[in-house]
Order: sequence, then C-alpha cells, then structure tokens
Amino acid sequence: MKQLFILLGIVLLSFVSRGQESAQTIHLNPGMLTVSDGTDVPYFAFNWTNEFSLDVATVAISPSETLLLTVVNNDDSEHGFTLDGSSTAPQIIAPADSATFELVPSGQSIHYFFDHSDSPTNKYLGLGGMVVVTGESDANFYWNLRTHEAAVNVALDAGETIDWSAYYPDYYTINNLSFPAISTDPMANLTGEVGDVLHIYMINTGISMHSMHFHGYHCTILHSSRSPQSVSWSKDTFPLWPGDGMIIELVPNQPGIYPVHDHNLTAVSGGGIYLNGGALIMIDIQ
Ligand SMILES: [Cu+2]
Repeated sequence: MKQLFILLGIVLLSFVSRGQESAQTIHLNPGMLTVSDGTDVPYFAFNWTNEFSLDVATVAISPSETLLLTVVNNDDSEHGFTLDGSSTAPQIIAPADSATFELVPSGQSIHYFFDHSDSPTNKYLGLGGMVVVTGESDANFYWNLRTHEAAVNVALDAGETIDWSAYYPDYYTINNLSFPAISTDPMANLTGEVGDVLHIYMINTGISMHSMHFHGYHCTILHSSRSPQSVSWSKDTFPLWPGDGMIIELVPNQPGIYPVHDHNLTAVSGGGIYLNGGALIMIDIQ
C-alpha cells in the first residue's frame, strides 16, 4: 500500500513539474519582402498558416507550460530548424515534412528559433523568430530586428554565391516592417499610461548588430540570453548581437511622446534615404 502511494506521488509530481502542454504549429513559407521604397525581394517567413505573410509568428507560452512546437516546411527545398533551450536537437526538415520541438521553460525568457542550414543564408532570408515565455505585465511588445541588402536576396534567389565579408545592408526592419508601416505597428510601438508595467521582448534575428536607444525613459533588464549578469540593470540603450534576445521592463515615470531608435543610425535610413528605415519606433505615454 505504501509503495502504491509513493508511486502515485511520483506520477502526480511528474505531471505538476511538466505543467500544462501547449501544442502550437508554425509554417515555413517562401514569399517576398517589400522594403521601404517599395522594392520586392525574395524572402521567407515563419507564419501561423501555410500562406506567406510578413507578420512573423511569435510563439508565446506561460512559465508553467511545456511547449510542443511543430514546424511545417512548405518550401520545395529542405530546411533546418533550431530552437534555443529546447531538449530536441536541431533537425533538417524535408519539403512537405514537419518536426516537433519540446521546450520546458525555467521562467520568463526569450528563445531564438532559426533555420541553421546553409548558414547564414537561410536565417538571413527571414527564417528567424522567437518563443517568448511571458511574465506579469500590463502590456507586452515585440521587436524582431533585421537588416537586408536587397541585391543579396536577389542574388541568392538566382543561386549565386555570396561573399558575406562584403555584406553591406541597405534596408532595416522591425517585425519585417520599415517606415512608414512600422510607425503604426501595435506590436512594436509602445503605448500606455504612467505607472504601467510594459514588457518589451526583443530579438535580433538578422546578421548585423543593433543597439536600441530610448529617449525619455530608462528600462530594467529582466532577461538577457547573452549577458545574464545584466539582469536588473537600469539602462537606456540595449545592445543585441545576432541571435541575442532580451526582455526589458518599462514603467513610465512621466507622460510624453519619445522615440526609440537604433544607435547605429544607418538603420534609420532605407535604400540610402534618411528616415526610410525600420529601426525607429515611438513611445506614447498618457
Ligand atoms: Cu537618440
């Protein structure tokens, strides 16, 4: 009888420690990216359906959930998939095939997912995103930062070999949007009231470095994939190397309208024209 209770206890504990399962499916779709001056270049995205969209799937779970993320490859070439922090090893997914990845989170965090095959080509071409493990807040915002060199996308699509040491980006996006579309993206632009707890989940899925600078406010670092020692620091500028994820908390102490921009100021241009760029968003606090 005692052994039965112990066994029951172990079974119950294993359920509690695993938490609830969240099964979600994303699709790898080929398509086109429209950059700030209207140029269309070959691109890929991870979406919620098998229809290509620039609205990249951001996968969200709570800390008590175990994620089972299925990735469907809708391209006619094979692709890789890696989920940082997953107990599932990186996989190669054949055309029309899928693979499932398990993630047991240990708290509020960001987990980068990307196509590791033919590196850096496939992740450069749009195949990167984030799993966010959310915390307590009044509102959440998401920034997926990228750079693009239009001629490189066209050359890759034509099967040419790229000299990545000569990469020179001319377009910049947040959530695949650049100015003016980025200025109305509710996922990116920060809105709220004085005293609200706003959480910003940011990831650099591109191949260049970014450093996001706030006017008007300081934010507190809640999570950093690269620099765990920076957690609880209060700063106004947040550097992100390729693949880095960071969660910051903004509790506005004053009303106002202020910009957040990439301190690498070329990222506020697009196609060589100033303010065509993506890496500029607004804070609007009542
Ligand atoms: Cu500034």
